[in-house]
Amino acid sequence: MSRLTGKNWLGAAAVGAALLSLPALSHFDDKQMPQSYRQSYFALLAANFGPMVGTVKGEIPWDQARMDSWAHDLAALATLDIMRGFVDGSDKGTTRAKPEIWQDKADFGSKMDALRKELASLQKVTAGGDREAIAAQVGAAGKACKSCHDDYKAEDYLY
Ligand code: ASC
Repeated sequence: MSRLTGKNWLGAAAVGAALLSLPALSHFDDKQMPQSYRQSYFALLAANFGPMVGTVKGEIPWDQARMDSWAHDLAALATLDIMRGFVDGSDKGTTRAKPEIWQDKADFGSKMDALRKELASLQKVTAGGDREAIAAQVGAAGKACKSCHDDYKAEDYLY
């Protein structure tokens, strides 16, 4: 396990925060469990993916052990069923999840599956240590994030 020093953690957090427009409100609300579930999930994704993006862009010094660690945790997250966070009736509340998700769950689910596959590959590619290949796979995973955001994630909270 690599250690994040205070300074590096701040750098990683800054990159993560820049890539993800962090919600102004708390992720956790026990009256909105599906919303909290999915927002926590995406926060974990961004907190691990953001510093990988920063590294391949040269904004964070390359530390292979940390790259492996982030990729490991992303692959672990890829094993979870995120659709539990999008159960029927959870479309309202504190959310940027567009109603279109519930209108075409199959399409949304297939986009999430595509992301999960890219994240599983990312761990394998990262373990290989080839920086160009890692950068390409980070790009592929980022594309999978974005393709879903374009259709299904609102800029601002909806309700
Ligand atoms: C991130 C993050 C996202 C995605 C997206 C990829 O690190 O927080 O939402 O990558 O920017 O296009």
